[in-house]
Amino acid sequence: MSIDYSERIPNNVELSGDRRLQRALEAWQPRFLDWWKDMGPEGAQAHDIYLRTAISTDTNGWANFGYVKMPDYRWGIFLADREADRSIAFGDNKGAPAWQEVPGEHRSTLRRLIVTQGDTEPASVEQQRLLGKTAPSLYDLRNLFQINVEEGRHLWAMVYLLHAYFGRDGREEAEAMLERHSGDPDKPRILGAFNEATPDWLSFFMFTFFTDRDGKYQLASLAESGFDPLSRTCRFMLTEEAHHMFVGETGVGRIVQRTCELMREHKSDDVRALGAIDLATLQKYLNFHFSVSLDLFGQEASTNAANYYTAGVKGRYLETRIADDHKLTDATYDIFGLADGQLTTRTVPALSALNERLRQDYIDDCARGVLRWNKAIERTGIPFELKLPHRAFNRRIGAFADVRVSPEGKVVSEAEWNASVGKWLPTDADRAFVQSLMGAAVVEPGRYAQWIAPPARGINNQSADFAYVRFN
Ligand code: BYC
Repeated sequence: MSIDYSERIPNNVELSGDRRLQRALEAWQPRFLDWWKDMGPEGAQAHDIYLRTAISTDTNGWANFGYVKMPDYRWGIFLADREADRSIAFGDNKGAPAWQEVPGEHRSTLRRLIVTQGDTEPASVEQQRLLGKTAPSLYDLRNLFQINVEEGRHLWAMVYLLHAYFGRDGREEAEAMLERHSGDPDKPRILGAFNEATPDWLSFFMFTFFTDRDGKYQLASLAESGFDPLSRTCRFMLTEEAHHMFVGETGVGRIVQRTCELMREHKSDDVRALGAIDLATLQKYLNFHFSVSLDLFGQEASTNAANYYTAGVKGRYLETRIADDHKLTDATYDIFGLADGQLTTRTVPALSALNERLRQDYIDDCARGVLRWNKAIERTGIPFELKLPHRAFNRRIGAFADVRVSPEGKVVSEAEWNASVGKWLPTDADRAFVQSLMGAAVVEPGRYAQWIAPPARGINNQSADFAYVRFN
């Protein structure tokens, strides 16, 4: 479905046919832009950036690249096409026509999910606002800004739903999205990982690999929703999300490649002396970002998750491709937990284990990415393997929040934890070292910082020395 760019708010939802909604969103638009200028990428608002803008919501709609100043990016409201006769695929309402309006009994549940989802989007922009100053290349700088503008659009997606379907409290929630801020002690963002700092590019690439991947799994579950406008907006958001994870996977992959090249060339493990990031430090950052992202899936046993599913508002990953009754009233699932201070599994009703099931889908997906990094390490002949830590390691939410567990999955005492945590998670000194590598942004086309390899190919097949950003 093509997008109408002649409107003040580009959209494919016939916004001009609903004057009240249009006016309400047009009143929110300048507040969003003020927020973007205050909390978005610092010092970069006047640059011309080679950005991709969707012209339609089908697969070819993305092939539209051109120079744009970020505040002029056409943020708007884009929903995937409506599927004729779509029905609810799971829960008590399975088989009923998908809802085009919010059912009264599920209003607060849906609002809560939409607000939680929406809150993460501006949070990530806030977390990444200073990274442009230390970009390792123009290619990376452009990718950062592409991600930032798309997260801004994802906020628009959720704000549209709040305004269009939740009346006055929806409008209030939309305002609050711009009032909470990442890491703000008084008004923090809702979920833990979105209050962590993203102070350097290694953190950024780990974040886009691990935390954006939570986005993929949560959005995919919401794309199954019986509330059709939520499903349609999440389906289109998922097409944007794929590029963010690509940036994370290739970003970490390029750092790994550079490190291994230097190790081989200099026959030394001490790549820090050569201005690169050693593999042990990469492993510690991986441990941190994986464990923090696992918390985003919530409690292992969750009545909230069971209620979302039974109500038909949040499904499983690829719900319609699963061969079962899609009600799960009699099904069971094994979840990890703790008994007598030891890690164990227990069987619980599948409905209460839906967060854990989604977490498992996510872990499997992360493991595939780590395997690809390890294959690249193997090709360089360096005997090293990156590993995902145990799911119980360094958790703050769920069954393992109050216990210390090693990356191998062994319960350890507080003293053992304190003695080893510096080997498992980045220390202040590690973070200071990584940040010390992040010098002034590399702005010469085709050049890359010492600690990262160039990408295999350019964006939109551009040449290696393409000027992805023009500075003004
Ligand atoms: N931090 O029963 P539970 C993305 C709370 S990322 C703080 O397990 P539920 C993106 C929970 O709220 C995707 N609190 O909860 C990525 C509950 O509170 P109450 C974001 C947490 O609801 C990169 C209590 O603990 N989307 O898009 O089943 C860049 C009990 O927990 C946390 C979504 O998250 C936490 N980590 O599960 C940009 C989708 N975890 O009721 C963007 C929408 C749990 O006791 N959200 N709590 O006050 C959800 O589906 C659910 O809210 C959650 C939590 C899966 C997050």
